[in-house]
Amino acid sequence: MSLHSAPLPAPSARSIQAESTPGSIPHLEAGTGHWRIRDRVMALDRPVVMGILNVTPDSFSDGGRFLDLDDAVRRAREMAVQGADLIDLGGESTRPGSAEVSADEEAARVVPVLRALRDALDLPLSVDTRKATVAREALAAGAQVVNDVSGLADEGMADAVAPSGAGLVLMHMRGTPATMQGLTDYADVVEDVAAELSVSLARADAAGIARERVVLDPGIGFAKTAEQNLQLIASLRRLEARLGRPVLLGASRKAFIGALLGGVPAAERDAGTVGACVAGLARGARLFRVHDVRGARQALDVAWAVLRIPERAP
Ligand code: HH2
Repeated sequence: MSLHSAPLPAPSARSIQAESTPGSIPHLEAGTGHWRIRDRVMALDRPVVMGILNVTPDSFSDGGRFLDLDDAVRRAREMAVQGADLIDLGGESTRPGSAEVSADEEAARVVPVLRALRDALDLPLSVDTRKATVAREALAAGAQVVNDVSGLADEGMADAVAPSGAGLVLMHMRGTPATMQGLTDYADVVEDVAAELSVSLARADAAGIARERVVLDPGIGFAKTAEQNLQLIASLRRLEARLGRPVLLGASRKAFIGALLGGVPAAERDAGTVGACVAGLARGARLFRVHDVRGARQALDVAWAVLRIPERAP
């Protein structure tokens, strides 16, 4: 199947209204819609912060730190106090070049943590997985969101998510983490990502997943060059306008930030991450997946308070 041939849905009226004129930062409207995740409706009238919790030995920035159940719960509580709106739990690293983990292994990593978090926290829980069987087990253990970095590549994923009522993050990528960095040939990265995401959206539609349950993600660092990542962050409003759903930005500690800052390692990219988040907010992102919840929360709330005010001509 060609990923380029799907028709794009018409842009929403609100999105069109929010399009900026080149060179200006448009003011951000309050009430930019909502996201339905099982029995909750998350209002997107201020930036939503998704705290990252990787229970993997090999994630590129926090691998091996939260493998112990108590450590994972402690970190999730900490992120809740720091202002996370939801926690995204991952059991498989998808960093460039990473090897795939079996579904059994991945489920064994995330399900006990999900159960413990469900009892310990009153925050929605998201599971970051590409596998339908892991999603099913995670949903049964109390996850309210499935974050699928492959955009429903697993044939069974849409049907696993549909009956649960869970929210769904559809991220753009090409190939697999092992092959994706060789798949960065785009005619126009923003248009091509929009077209390929619309294929994922069509799969969700076909399975009966209501649009209000879906948010979209351009997949920063997944089959993208550093320059393409910047182009996408600069054009998030266009992505939202093309596809009619809110956009989540996952730039946290990624390599393009290191490259912009003279090669600083992942552990030293939190201020750069804040810069990417605020730039993304100004260009239309409404949800932000980050490691450093405290920094992102503070920066996004302050930026939001300012950017909501219409710019007035002198
Ligand atoms: N990035 C990563 C993992 N999951 N999900 C969404 N929706 N968007 C992203 O940009 C995204 C994601 C990779 O980052 P991380 O989880 O920190 O690392 P690793 O894959 O090595 O566990």
